[in-house]
Amino acid sequence: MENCIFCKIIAGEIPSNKVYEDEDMLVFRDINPQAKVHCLCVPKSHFATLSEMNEKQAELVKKCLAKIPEIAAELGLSNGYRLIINQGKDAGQTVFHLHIHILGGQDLGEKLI
Ligand code: DGP
Repeated sequence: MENCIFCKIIAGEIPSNKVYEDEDMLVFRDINPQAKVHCLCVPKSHFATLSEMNEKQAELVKKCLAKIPEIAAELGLSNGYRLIINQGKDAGQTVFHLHIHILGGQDLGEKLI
């Protein structure tokens, strides 16, 4: 997708600090970390939000969720972690290519779920 920053990262046109990659997903460090460990898990297929997701893309999200515990273990998040998917303006979504935030490496507290 033209002008999508995450598509450009996936294509290697913009550098990123990669944590994991396979044919369906890319996981890289967030440029503006909100926790000691803050990564983004991005399905390689472009779609902006869950409401735009087709069945094939839903399978990719399922694959991402199934893979995240393994990636979290490699990141040393043995005490737990938080996953966030921001959807739309009220959630503060700024990049309109679906992504799952993986936050951890510290006590995240009980606020915001
Ligand atoms: P969201 O608010 O859920 O749309 O979060 C988008 C996140 O993407 C935000 O935490 C910052 C991150 N981000 C934006 N541009 C880049 C980039 O060029 N590289 C990396 N690594 N992260 C980015």
